[in-house]
Amino acid sequence: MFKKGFILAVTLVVALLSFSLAADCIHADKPHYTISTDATYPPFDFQDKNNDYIGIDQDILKEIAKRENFTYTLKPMSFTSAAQLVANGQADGIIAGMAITDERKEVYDNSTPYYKTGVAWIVKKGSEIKSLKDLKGKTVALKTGTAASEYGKSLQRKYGFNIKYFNDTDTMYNDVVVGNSAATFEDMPVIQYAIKNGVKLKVMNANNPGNAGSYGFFVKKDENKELLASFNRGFASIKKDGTYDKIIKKYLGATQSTFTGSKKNNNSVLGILKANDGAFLKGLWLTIELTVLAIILASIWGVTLGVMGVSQNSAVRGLSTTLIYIFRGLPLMVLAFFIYIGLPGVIGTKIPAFTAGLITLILNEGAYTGAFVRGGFEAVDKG
Ligand code: ASN
Repeated sequence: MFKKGFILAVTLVVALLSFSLAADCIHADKPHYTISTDATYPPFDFQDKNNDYIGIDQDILKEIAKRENFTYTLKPMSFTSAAQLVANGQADGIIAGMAITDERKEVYDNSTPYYKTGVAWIVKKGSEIKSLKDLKGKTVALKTGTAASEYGKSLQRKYGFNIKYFNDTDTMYNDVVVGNSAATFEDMPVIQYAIKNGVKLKVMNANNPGNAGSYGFFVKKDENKELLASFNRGFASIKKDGTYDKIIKKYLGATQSTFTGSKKNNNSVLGILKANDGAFLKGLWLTIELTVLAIILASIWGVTLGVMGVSQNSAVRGLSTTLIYIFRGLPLMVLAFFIYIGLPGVIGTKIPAFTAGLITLILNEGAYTGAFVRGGFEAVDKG
């Protein structure tokens, strides 16, 4: 009975694994890349009413991929994770309204500059703050890992403000609009677009942006040279025939709601489900796949840990206890991020998102199961 169940479980694991691996290998004829981006950074990167990624960056990338004959999987996430993904070799490139700076040149290689930028310092409309000196003792909102946040941080000592970090631009703006933070730093084209679209903030240095520079497409230093060359070639071609100008005009000449639609009918639970049904069903299936696989593999790992926990050998017992304590105590999300974003940098190979998720669940669930199993053994009287 147990043997039959085990064989069934192994067959299921193999079937599900080959299914998800097959899904990864469908683009064999053209080069295929993984490209990360900022999940919300209008007008450069944002979602339209069908939840497709659009914006200046996205249109440029799409057009270049078409001309240069490559395909890509887009990974939208917080900017700092998106940049880490490339630095650790998990993604091949990043386009995310990302400024070319000297520090970044140490870690990445960048493309031809494609858009002018600089840092703005920003307050709420009608704020009493008139100069940077008025920020003394106040809180300034910054977005983790950005060039604007580095610029803001470099002024902290001189002007004596406190810093609060955010992961995305919208939440950061909102903190200033509601008055929790007194000011923020963000890139000029991004804040100007937000203000044009109704965000109640004011730029204090419109004619004098800090650290003026440009945006670029980035790959990890000394790697993915082909992708970078493709980007540069494709960019030269869209610049030459006017496609680039058309893209810029398309976004800057219209309001954001032209693309995103009114959010009115999306507010009910049903409306949200309906608007996102494709993503929702895909997510549901992935969750089922992951759950089934994780339960089976975590049980095997958990029983192993439990048996190790009652071993005669104190070193084996110690190892089991340590693993159980670490992986039961570590928050699941932290572990998931560490395995998906951090670990590839250490071991030097990519870990697919599915595999990273599976390892995370096995380690976490396995630790709990291990503790139960050990407890079960210990509950039996010695005699
Ligand atoms: N503009 C930011 C930077 O260059 C990137 C971003 O927030 N998407 O660091």
